Amino acid sequence: MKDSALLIVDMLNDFIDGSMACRNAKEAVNETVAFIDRETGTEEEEYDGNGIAGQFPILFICDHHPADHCSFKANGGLWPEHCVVWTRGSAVHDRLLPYAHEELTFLKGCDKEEEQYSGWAGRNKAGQTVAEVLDLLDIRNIYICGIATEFCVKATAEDAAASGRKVFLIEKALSYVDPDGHVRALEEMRKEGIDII
Ligand code: VGL
Ligand code: ZN
Repeated sequence: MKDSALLIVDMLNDFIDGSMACRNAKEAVNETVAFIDRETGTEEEEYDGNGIAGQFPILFICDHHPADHCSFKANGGLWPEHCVVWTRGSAVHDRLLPYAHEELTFLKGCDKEEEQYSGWAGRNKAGQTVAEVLDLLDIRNIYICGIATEFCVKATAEDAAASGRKVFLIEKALSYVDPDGHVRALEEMRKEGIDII
């Protein structure tokens, strides 16, 4: 799996069992863990936690909003309040936490004036973008899973493909707002050359 990385989009409590709980979210978490176990050949409890030096880097994209963010209905946006800084809802799901590393965790939507669906807009604590880190790690193939297919997953997968890398979407490890919207988004991405596996 050298040259490959996994990108986990917004598998955060608010999207799983919180204010914006999405369809298939718990199954998607389980499928993500199963995928990691298969690809790394390790069991959950054995994962060596070696995010960067390991053969299969796992990157986390995290929606991370101030309480007065423009995407919230109260501020004229489309969504209920979600993923507010310092709340449980903004945290990565417990089962995935063992795989998360600060240097491979990218926060987006941090500016209250700006909606950011794509992980490409995110930055880690050192201020690096996903694209910068993927370049440093020589990653050519990106596996993507997460929430929500129609919004942040699609925007992230399209930017990943535009960056010239091969993109594989892990269908069973996706979660979505609306089943029809999910199917439509998959179809659009397939036409754009993104592999659905
Ligand atoms: C998302 C709506 C608002 C997503 C994030 O992760 O798809 N959707 N914020
Ligand atoms: Zn958001």
